[in-house]
Formats: sequence, structure tokens, C-alpha cells
Amino acid sequence: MPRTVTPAQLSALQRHPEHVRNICILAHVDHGKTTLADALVASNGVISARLAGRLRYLDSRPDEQRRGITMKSSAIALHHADAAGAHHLINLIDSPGHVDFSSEVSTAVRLCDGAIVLVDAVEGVCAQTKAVLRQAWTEGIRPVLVLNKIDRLVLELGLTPLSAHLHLSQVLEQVNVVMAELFTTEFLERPSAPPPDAAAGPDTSEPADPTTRDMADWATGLEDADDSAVYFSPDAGNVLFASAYDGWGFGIKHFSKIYSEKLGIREEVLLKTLWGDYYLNAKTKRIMKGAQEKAKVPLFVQFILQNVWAVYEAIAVRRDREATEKIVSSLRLTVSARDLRSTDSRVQLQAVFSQWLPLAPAVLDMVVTHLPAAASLSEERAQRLLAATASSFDRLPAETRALLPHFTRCSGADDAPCIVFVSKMVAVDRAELPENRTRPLTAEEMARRREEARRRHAARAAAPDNEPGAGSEAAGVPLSEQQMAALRLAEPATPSEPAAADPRDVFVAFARVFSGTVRPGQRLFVLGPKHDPAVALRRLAAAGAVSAAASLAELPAGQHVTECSVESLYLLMGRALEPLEAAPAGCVVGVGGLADHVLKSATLASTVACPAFSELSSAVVPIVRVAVEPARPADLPRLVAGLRLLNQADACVRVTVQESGEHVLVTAGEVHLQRCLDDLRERFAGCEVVASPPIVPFRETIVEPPQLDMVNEAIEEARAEQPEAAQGLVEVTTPSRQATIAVRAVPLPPDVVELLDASADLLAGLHSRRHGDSGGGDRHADEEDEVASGRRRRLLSEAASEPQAGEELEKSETELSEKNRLELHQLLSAGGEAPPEPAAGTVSWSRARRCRDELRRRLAAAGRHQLAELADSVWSCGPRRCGPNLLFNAVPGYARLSLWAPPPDSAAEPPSPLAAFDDCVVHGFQLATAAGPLCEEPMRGVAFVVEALAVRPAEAAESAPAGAAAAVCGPLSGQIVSAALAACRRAFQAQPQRLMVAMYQCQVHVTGAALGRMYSVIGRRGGRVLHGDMNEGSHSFSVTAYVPVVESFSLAQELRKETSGLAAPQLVFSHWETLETDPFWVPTTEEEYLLFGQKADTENAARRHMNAVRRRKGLAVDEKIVEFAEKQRTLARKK
Ligand SMILES: Nc1nc2c(ncn2[C@@H]2O[C@H](COP(=O)(O)OP(=O)(O)OP(=O)(O)O)[C@@H](O)[C@H]2O)c(=O)[nH]1
Ligand SMILES: [Mg+2]
Repeated sequence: MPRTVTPAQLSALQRHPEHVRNICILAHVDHGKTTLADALVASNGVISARLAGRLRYLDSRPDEQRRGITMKSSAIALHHADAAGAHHLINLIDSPGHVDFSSEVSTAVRLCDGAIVLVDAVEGVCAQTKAVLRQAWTEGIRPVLVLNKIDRLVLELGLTPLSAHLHLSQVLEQVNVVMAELFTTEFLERPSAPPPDAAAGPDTSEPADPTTRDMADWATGLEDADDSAVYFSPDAGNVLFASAYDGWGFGIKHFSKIYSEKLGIREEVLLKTLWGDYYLNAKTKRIMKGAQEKAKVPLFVQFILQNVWAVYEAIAVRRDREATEKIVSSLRLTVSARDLRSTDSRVQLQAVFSQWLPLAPAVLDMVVTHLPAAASLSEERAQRLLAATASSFDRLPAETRALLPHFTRCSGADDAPCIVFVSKMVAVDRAELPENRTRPLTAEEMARRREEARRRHAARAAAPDNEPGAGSEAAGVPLSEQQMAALRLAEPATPSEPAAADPRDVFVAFARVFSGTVRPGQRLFVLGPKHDPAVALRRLAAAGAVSAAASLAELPAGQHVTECSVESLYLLMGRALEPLEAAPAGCVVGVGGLADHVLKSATLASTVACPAFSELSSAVVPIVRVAVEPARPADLPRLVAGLRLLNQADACVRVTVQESGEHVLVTAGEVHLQRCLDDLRERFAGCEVVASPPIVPFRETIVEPPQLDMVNEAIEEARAEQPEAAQGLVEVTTPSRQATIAVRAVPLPPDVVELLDASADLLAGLHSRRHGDSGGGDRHADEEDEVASGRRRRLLSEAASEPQAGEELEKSETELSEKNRLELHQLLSAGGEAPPEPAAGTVSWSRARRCRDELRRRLAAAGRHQLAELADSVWSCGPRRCGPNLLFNAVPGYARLSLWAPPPDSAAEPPSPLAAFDDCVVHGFQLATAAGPLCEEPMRGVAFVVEALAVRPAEAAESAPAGAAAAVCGPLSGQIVSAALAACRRAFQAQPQRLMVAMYQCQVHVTGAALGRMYSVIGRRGGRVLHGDMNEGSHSFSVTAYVPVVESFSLAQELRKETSGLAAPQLVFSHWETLETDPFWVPTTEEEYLLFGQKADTENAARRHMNAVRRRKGLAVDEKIVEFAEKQRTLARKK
């Protein structure tokens, strides 16, 4: 089929935002998104209808085709004419469903107004289905539902139409349960605000069932709590039943029209009753309620499913050619004889269904009627986009608020401010750009050239000295430029060929225009994530003009605006790009020329009054890190350049350079890592890259002393050599003997750690408030941080390498050179330690107080009454000043300002002599929590209580005079940092230490047959199964398990191998879990010797992990290589 629409027609449609729909397809992995997209793409003639569903056109990368999963979201512009003859432009984005690529989903959702959510009718709602529904909800975009793969109900499960109906209603119910959860959560959180989706969009005017409304009012007491628009229901028209693979799909509306003519029942009545518990009374010809009760066949089964089932049975089950032909003729379809005679039943099915119930029109009709147009952006969503950095829309400057009508009206007028959001940067092969592509000749050009050639031929024939057989070249006549051009088959690229030094890939920004019209050559401001319109407007008023840096690299500190020029605009057409003259408000386009200005996402605007849109949130945390290096050392510059490109092209990747020069790549999971490495090798770096085995993070913690030993015997040995009060208390004195600090470490209860995790932004805000905002933490904070942590680690190991005994520690402290001390201080005060910025720019003190009270409550509830009393004297938290460890002040007589209350304006507080060294103790604590003594991984869930801190003035110190002490031992503040660090580490070591491992939550769908083998694979890897429920109406189970991240590599391959490809896991980071074994455990009691033997050579997982990390970091490992060696004998080979 030829292409039915030209890019010119599509770009003409862009000028009517009321006819533009920006939508994405969302679903769990493998539910058929790309297959559905194929059907839609085929409806525009981009691919042949015969190949739709087989080609997976939008999976354009070779690895996507090879692995059969989508890895990058890609967009295509489609045309659709509805039944009324109106023309629509649909910008469709196909997104990946694999959890590793969820960041691609976030980038797609931000640009859209609506989403097609797909659910596999057999598998039902899966983990990612919930995640994408939540994502759509939080972004305020409206979803419609497609229940896909209905053919599997017939062909795989062999369900009857009646049981299929039951099954489908259960799946629908599952989806609606998720929606109800989202609705109620939001409703309870914001009791006074209307729900974003329920009130938005053009079709909320449809009358809601009055009874449900009354009930909602009664139950919740809120007039606007009409949740009817939130749910999916076939009679509301927002649900479609489909099989994307066989190319069919229908909504209730389609059949209600047909049967209203046949039965003479009004269409509206049928629309309300075709789905649900209704049946047709054959005698009275009336529709009655209560089909289930009276054991009647529901209308949906009788009129719809039975017909669909009949086709499947005739074609695919019985392979009955006669019946097939009968069906074809009774449905009045024109199916080609070739298709009907095909031996492949799927070809026959596709041929029949694509005529009877074509998928693309059904989907696109639903999209244009139920999803909002680009022009009808709801006020609520616009406000939310604009007020990303401020606490509320009303607090924004007047100039910013004035932008709102441009958003909601979607004004593409020339005088409207131009606002564009870039959600990701896509690397495109330079040769693929339309300006560099060889363009096929148009018909007129071909005719013109033919004419020219004919003329030349005639002229040559007429020339007297023409010799037959001698071409003009042979005769020595050089061809003219024109002649040369005529000999070429295609038009040469218009601009000169790209210079050899140019990189192969160029970046095209994936963007949506929210207001105004963008044209090539236009200059726009690029607003960084921390851009504050109020500050910029003030600066503008003072200076008269905005001074913006030319590129990201030149950006001075404290400024967040650069200026860029739009080089080119493209229409996104799946694998191809088409040039555009202008992009008016409401459309999704590609923008060229932003590579130096935008790292991953950005807001572009023609005015600085526009705030930066909130950054894209992603549910996945990058957790798998590998060190990469080129196979040939000479390729290092290429690798470095390649990593930079990769970082820009992928929202979820983090690239850092460690102090040691190691390049580290942090990715969301194994599949993501593989794709990143492939990208590096084949595209960005173009050289062979070697990756280290994945580095998995650990945490260190302490626990209560155990009550039972390893053989479950009660530990009776009294630890009463010391008085109770002194147990675990560690006292350290500085080398100059001027200061002493005593610290005790106590484990924090899990729910306190949870509270600290949840309040990280608040804690960081509290800290920066107390210490004056350093303004640090710029776009490159991550990289700096990584460097800083590397350097910190080195300093740490130099400063206090395994402080086991007091003398050793003091020795190492004196060795801490002056230079190192200085570096340490610089490091701590520089951006590297910058905490995350407080969310709203200001600290909410009431929230701080609430957090303190909650902390106290949770500590008391866990029986930690001593700590609960100290809740008001929290000194700091760490590492990075917002982590899950606490430092408490229990120094008698030292009253600090509370962390939880605003600092007083006047400095009227009586300065305690200790206050001067306050920060030193905090720094020591930060260093200690950033790298624990087990294997220098961060600590988690540890409270340090400072029970004594004494600083004697230098004169009083018994040793040499002050000057001399400083000369030998360094400045006192540095010594206190080291002493606090050492005290914390040793207090930690005085408690039972444990290692914590990161856990993945693993979701697997398997059939009953493969269940056992799957359990054994998970068990072998130290995982535990939480629950394994049988899916209703099918033979498959969905199993949820926890698996340690460190044991999870190649789990997918192993599972696939063991279960013959039947199980594929989805792994998402879930939580940190403490390993119960003590990494230093050795058998001590009789029973333990008996059970474990003297060598205790049974596996100690904690020690194995700890030693692996220590070895990787170059730390000392306490391991004997050969123990109990035996003499080696060479066995004689006697045969
Ligand atoms: N039986 C059946 N199979 C289908 C149907 N739709 C898709 N499939 C198959 O399901 C598999 C996955 O389809 P895709 O379209 O790649 O799924 P996806 O949702 O795009 O997957 P990701 O992009 O990786 O998340 C393919 O093998 C399809 O052939 C359907 O309606 N019926
Ligand atoms: Mg896909």
C-alpha cells in the first residue's frame, strides 16, 4: 500500500492543535505495545498491512529486533480521519515495558496528554501495568484501556465464550482496583483538591450515574468526588477488546450500532447493556437484567464473543474451509483467494479480521473521542507544570502566572511566548538526517532529466564528427557539471558532506511545544532545573537584559540560564525524520542543534519568566555499576567521548569518573547495562570496551547482641566484665591530649530508618539552613561527588586505617599530614559534600517538628527510650547530611540549638566553648558514616550518641605549649575531626557488625510445569519467595520473590534455560536487608565445633561479600590462602 499521507499534509495538520492528539502506549513488558503500534502505522501505509504485527516497525534498533523487546521509546506522526470526516494528527509514542527502561516511559508520558494502556488478557495486571498507570496518573494524563491478546483465551486457554467473558470482567476489575487505589490515595492526601483526571478533559460532561455520585458524596463528604470518569468501562467507550497480532479490535459501540439495526433496539440502550449482566429475552424481544442469576447468556457473549469464537474455531481450530468461506460471505467481506487458501491459519485470521473488525480505526476513533486534544491542556496540569519549583502556583511572580492562558489555549500565534519542553536527547546517525539523506527524485525531476538527456543525445547525433561507439569521454571531451549531475541516480546531499572529524551521531531533542511557534534559527533561553523566574526577573530588571551563557560548559556558578539557537526542526516518523518549517504549539517534534545546551532534559523558553518544568521522575534507581575500560589503551579518548554521549542519550544512566581514573557506568539493571555497552561499542565510542563484573553496593550496620548462637543455643556467657554503663562506650583523645570524645553506637529500629529515608529532603534542607546555603550542587554534582568520595576514601584509609588498637590509631593520626588535613577540610566545605537542595527552596518548620515528634514516637515504640528522650538533640544525620544514620548530643552541659527549630535571628546564645568545635564532630561523623569499617561501604541505621566531649584550652594541656602542639599534631580542629571519626568507627566495631545487601523484588510469570524449577533457581541464589498466586482462569502463576542484587546476575538467562524459556523475571530494587551472619564469625562453643568443624569452612556469605569488596577496593583482606596444607603427591599413572 502506498503511503497515504505526506509529511507536508501532517505538518499542515499541526497548525490545528484542537485536532492534534499526543499519546503514548504504555503496558507491562510483552503485552503487545509495539504490535499494536504496527497496526496503527500500517493504517497510514507506512508499512504493509500484511506485515503489521510481524515487523514491529517502531523497534528500529537491531538489538530490539533481536531480543524482541523495546528499549527506547520512539515516536511517529499518524493521520486519522474520523467518521465525521474530520482530520486528526496523532503523535504516537511507543514506550518500552521492561522495568530497566522505565525512564523512557517517564520521558514519553511528559510529552503526552493521553495514553493507551494495554493489558494482556491472559496475564492480567502486572507490576509494570500498575507502575505505568501510576505514572500516567501523577502526570495527569488520561488513559484508555485495550485488553489485548484475546486470541490467547481461545487458542491457548481454550476458554468458552462465557468463561472468557468472566475472565475479561475480572481483568477489567483488576485494572479498576488500581485506579481506585490511585484515586483514593490522592483524595486522602489532598482533601480539598479535585482529582486531576476526573475534572480534566473534554468528555467529563458525560452524565455520571447519579446513584454512584450520591454514594460517593455520602461516603466521602466531598461534592466533587465524582470518580466515575476515573474507571474503565466498555459502556463508557474507553475500553477496547483486541488481538493486536491478528489485527482486530472493537469497542461496544461498534456492535451496538450493528445490533440496533438488526434488533430494532435503540442504540443507547444497547450501549448500556451490551457489557454487563444483561440478556435478551427471546420471546418478548426485551433486554433484561440478571443473566447470571437466571443462567442466561449475557448479551456480550451472545452477540459478540460467540461470533469471534466462531471465526477462530473455523479457521484455526477446525481448519474448516467451507465454514470459513461461509463466514466470509455472511460477513460480506472480500478476502483474496490467496489469503483464504493460505496454509498458515494466522494469515487467514488476519485477512478475515482485518476486514471485519479492523484494529487501527477502532483504536484511533477511541483516541480522538476519549483522549484530550493538545489544545485542551487542563488548567490544573498547566499549573502543575509551571509551579514545579515553587510551593504553589499563586506564589509565582505575576509575569509567570500570565503565561498560564498561553498554555491552556495552546496558542501558536507569533506573539505568544515560545515554550518548549525537551524530555530526552536521541542520538541519530548523521547520515539519517533529512538534510544529509540522498533524496529520491520526484516524477517531475525525472521527466526534466529525461528531456535533457534526449536533447543532448539529439545534439550529439546531429554533430558531424560523431563517431559511432566513441563516447564523449573517450573523445576526450570532459563532461559538464550538468551532465555529471544527470548521470547520478539521486540528488546529492544539499550541504557539503560532513567533515571527517565530525562525530557520527548527532543529537536530536525529543520535545513538545507548549506555547508559541518554534522556527529554525530562533534563539531561546535554556532554563536549567534550578532556574528561578523570580530571581531571573529581578536580575533582568536590574541589568536591563538577561546575560545568558553560550553553552553549558561556560555557565557561571549561581546562574542557570543559557541561550541556544534552534538549528532545525523535524517531524518524528519512527525510523525517519522529516524536515519541518515551523512547529506550532501542541505538537511533538525533534529539535536539532541543542547538543551543547541540553544534557538530558530541559525547558526552552523565549522568556525567563517561564520556570523550569519539574524534572522527570523515574521509579527505578540506577543500582548496577561497572567499571569500563577500552580493550586497547590507546582508545581511551574515544571511550571518554563515547561515555559523554551515552550519558546524554540515556536518562537513566550515570557516568562517573573516579579519583583513580576509573570510568564507572551506573545502570538500572542487567538488560539496561547490556544495551549501554552495545551502544558504547557500536555507536558512541566505536571501540571494543571491557566491563568489569558488576559492582553492587552494600551497607554496613550494627544489630542488638544476639541471644542465640549459630546452633540455636542460648548465649549465656555474661558480658559483665565491664559495668553496664561503660559497655560499648568508646573514648578517644586527640594526639595533643587537648580534646576527648566518648561515643556509643546503637542500632536504629527499621521504621526510624524508613522515616529518615522518607525525610531525606527535609533533613538536607534543615542542614543547609543552619549552615548557610552554600549554593553548591550544580549540574555536575554527581561527578564531583564521586571524585570526592574516592578522595575521601583514600584520606580515610590514610587517616584511620583499621583503627583496632588505640596506639595504632594515634600513630595514624599523627601521620595524617597537614596537606591531607587541609584537603579534608576543603573537601568537606566544597560542593562535593553538598546535600540535595531542599525541595521548595524553604524549609517547612512545622514539617520539621512533625518529623521530630514522629522520630520520638517511633523510637519510644521500639523500646529505645534513651534515644527517644534525645530526639530534640539530634546533632546531625549522615552520610551527606541527609542519610539514615543519626548523631545525638548527650554531652552533659552542652546545649546546642535544636536541629528542628529555626535558628534565632540574633546571635544572643551564650557561646559554649564547645560550639567552636561543633562542626568538627559533625564532619568526623559524616566521614565515619560514609565508609564503615567492614568494607568502607556507607553505614545504615546506626545512631551515635556522643556522651562526652571535653576540649581543654591549649595552655592547660600537660604537654608542650600550644604552638608546639599544633606543629606536631596539626591544628586542633583537624585533630577533633579525626578523633570523632575514630570514635564513631570504634564504637561501631564494639557492637555486633552486619552487612546489608540490596534486594531486588522479582516478579515472574510461569506455568505450573515450570514452577518447581523456578523455585530451585531462586533458592540457589539466596532468594525467598513471598507469594505465588495462580492467575484466575489460567494455568500460570505469578510469583513474587526477593533476590539479593549481588546474586541476581544472569538470573534471567538461568531462569530461561531452566524453564525452557517459559519464565522471564522483572527485577526492581526493593529494599536493604541485613544479612544475619556475622562476617567475623568463627566457631567458639563445643556445639559449634561439632556442627561446623574447626575450620568452619561452610559458606559465610557475609564474609565472602565483605572480602570481595575489600579486595576490589585494595584493602587488606584477612584470609589465609592455604590452611591445613597437605603434602602434594604426584600420583603415578599405572595402567
Ligand atoms: N497471541 C498474541 N500474541 C501477541 C499479541 N500481540 C502481541 N503479541 C506477541 O507478544 C510478543 C510481544 O509483543 P510486543 O509488541 O513486542 O510487546 P511490547 O509490549 O512492545 O513489548 P516491550 O516493548 O518489550 O515492552 C510478540 O511476540 C508478539 O507477537 C496478540 O494479540 N496475540
Ligand atoms: Mg515494544
